[in-house]
Parts: sequence; C-alpha cells; structure tokens
Amino acid sequence: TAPGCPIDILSPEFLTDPYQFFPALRSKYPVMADPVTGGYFISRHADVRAVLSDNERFTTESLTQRAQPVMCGRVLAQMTGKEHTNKRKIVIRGISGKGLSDQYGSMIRRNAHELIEPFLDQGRVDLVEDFGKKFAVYVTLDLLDLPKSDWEDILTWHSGVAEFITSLRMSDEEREHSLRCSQQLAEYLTPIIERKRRYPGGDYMSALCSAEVDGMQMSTNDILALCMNILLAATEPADKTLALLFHHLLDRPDDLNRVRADRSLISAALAETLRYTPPVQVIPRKVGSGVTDAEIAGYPVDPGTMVFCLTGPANRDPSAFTAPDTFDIDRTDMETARSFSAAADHVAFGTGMHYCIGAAFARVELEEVTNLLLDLLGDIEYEPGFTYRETGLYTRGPEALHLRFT
Ligand code: 2IO
Repeated sequence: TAPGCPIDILSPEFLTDPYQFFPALRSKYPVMADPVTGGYFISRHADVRAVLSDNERFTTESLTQRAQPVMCGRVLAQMTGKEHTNKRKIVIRGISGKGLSDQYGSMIRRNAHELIEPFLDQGRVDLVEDFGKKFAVYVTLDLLDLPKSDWEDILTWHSGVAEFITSLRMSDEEREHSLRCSQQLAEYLTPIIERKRRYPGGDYMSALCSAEVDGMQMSTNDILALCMNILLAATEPADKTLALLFHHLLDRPDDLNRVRADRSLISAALAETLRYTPPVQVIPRKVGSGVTDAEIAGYPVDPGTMVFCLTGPANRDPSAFTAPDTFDIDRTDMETARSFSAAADHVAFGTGMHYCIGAAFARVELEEVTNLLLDLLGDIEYEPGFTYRETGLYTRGPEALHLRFT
C-alpha cells in the first residue's frame, strides 16, 4: 500500500510554503495516504492527468458531501452522461467562443476602472483587499445581471459557501456558518431567478433561466444550483490569480517592463502564473464504489477512497516541464494558445470531461484587467517594507499586495 503521511499537508509549515514540499511529494510520496481521512494526495503530473481523465474509476461523487449541501443542489462537476452534456452546453453558451472580449471587455474594463479610480491620486493600493476581491464580485454580478448594490452581502455569503467547499477539515460552528451563508444566498437569488424565468431579458442569467433541457425548462432549484456554481467558480479564483500574476511580475522587474511594453505577452504571463502558482490547488475525486481495479502509480486504491489531486506539484513536475521551478514567460514547453483550453499542458483548470468551463472567460477577464491596470498605474513597485504572504490550501493566493505607483 501507499506510504502514510510523512508530509503533513494540514501543518502550518505547509500552509506557509507548500512549494518547498513539492519535490519530496512527487519523488518520494507520489501517492500519499492521509491517515485521518483515509484519502490520498497525489502530486505527479502524469498521475493527476490520469486520474482526472478516468472519470469512470475516479468520480466526482464526493461533491455530494463536499459541495451540494451549500450549493442548494447539484453542480456541473457532479453530473455525468446526458444531464452533464446538456447543462454544460447551456452554461458554456455565453461564456466561451470567439467574441468574448467584444462581449464582456467593456464591462470588465468599466468595473476595473471604477474600482481603481479612488486610488489613482493616492498612488498606493492593496491589490487584494482594496481592489481584487471587489473586482471579482463586480464582474460576476454583471455577468449574472445582479445588482451591484448588494455586493458586500454577496461577498460575505460567497466566502462562507467557499469555505465549506475548500476546507479539508471544519468545526461544527464553521459548518453552521457556511450553511447559513448558503441559505441567505439562496434566499437572495431565488426571487431573482423566478422573475427572470417569467420576464427573461437579454442577459446571460435570463438565458440560463429560460433554457430548455430535452424540451423542458429546468426547475428553479436546478437553476439556483447552477447560479451558485457560476457565482462561486467565477469569483473565488479570480482575484487570487490577478494578485499572483502581479506578484510574479513585481518580483521580476524585467518581465514587468516587457509585459508593459508589449501587451501581447500578458497571455503568456497569465498562463505561466496558472502553471507556477495555480489558484485552485486541490481537485478532489473519489474512487467509484464498485471499482476494484483502480490504481495510481502502481498502488492499488480501494473503492470509495478520496483522491486529492494536487495541481501545484503536478504543474512543477520536471517530467512535464523544463526548469519547472522557474517562472518563465518565454517557456517553449507550454503553448499559450492551448493554455486556456482542454488541451492545456498545465492542470490548473483540471483536465478531462470536467475541465473548467470558465477558462475562456477567466482569460478575457484577467487580460482586460491587467491591461487596464498597467495603463493606469504606470511605474509599480511594492510598498517599502511590504512582506509577501500567501494563504489558503485549496484555493490559494496572496493575503495582500501593497503597491506604490507613480
Ligand atoms: C464549485 C474551487 C471555487 C467549480 C465546485 C464545487 C466545483 C468546481 C473547482 C472550481 C473552483 C472552486 N470546482 N469550480 O475547483 O465549479
């Protein structure tokens, strides 16, 4: 059987700097058993890809416990077969395809501009607390045609829901808090969904609300679950990715200058950010209950066990990328054009049938906001004395990013 847990993923050391443990995880403990949950952590690029590609053996059933209680129903990642194909098609319509930047570019820029404006005179901003979090919510709200005035409540409820999904261990109080947040978000969204079903507008959420599956409208509850799914998935990783991108560029002034002078490099810098520091570090799977022949890297894994795919170490696997611990926007072993599609070399968006449905939208959102910030902020540097810290085990990003600019 696979070795026990010589590296404590839930330790404060791992939370502070998980990257230092990646080489040992991959080389010594590629399938590491967690004695507490009975699950496995896997870290090699090939193994993560193999698990995520084999949805027959490695199912998303665990989301019944890990997500459904706070999502008010089943999310896309849980679905299989016809239901999955149909609903994925409905959700992806409007957030993919060629015209995305024409469709959403001005909305994204407007939000970014409005939110950075108050800081332009001050010459300083915390890109996470002052800007990023609010920006991520604003863009999601506009995408779903929800009123911005409620953004603070929505961010609070969203955070409670996200904590439930992204915690590997939770106290009873924390669970209760998340469930209350979920209920409040549901109570907020339900009347809006009902209104949009009756009087659909031209917006994305109206299209969702009136979409038909096999000639039948979805129930309010099915729509609610999809909206919660989109709200969470669009908001939670967006500000983290933005802050991670700026962190990498600020650490490498040459790269920052090159990207500022040649904006076509933003895509490569963004793709490399997703590889180097994926904002979603864990993708859970569960060995199907009737599956007796599942194995990972030669270790047999029992039916019903959890498998936590670690995107961080997989994305730095030397058998997949050369000089994997170097942030390199000129990388030739990763094709930028592919990096936001299911053919991506990195696994930040997963792979296989549940490959991130929002990858193309995320690309447009982050390219637009990066472009605008580079225009408006001019010369950027860290606030003197600023100490960089990341937080989060499941979704991970900078705690703060205090910038000074002229
Ligand atoms: C919402 C971790 C924010 C998703 C999830 C239960 C399903 C799925 C993900 C991403 C990002 C979240 N999982 N988005 O990892 O929809």
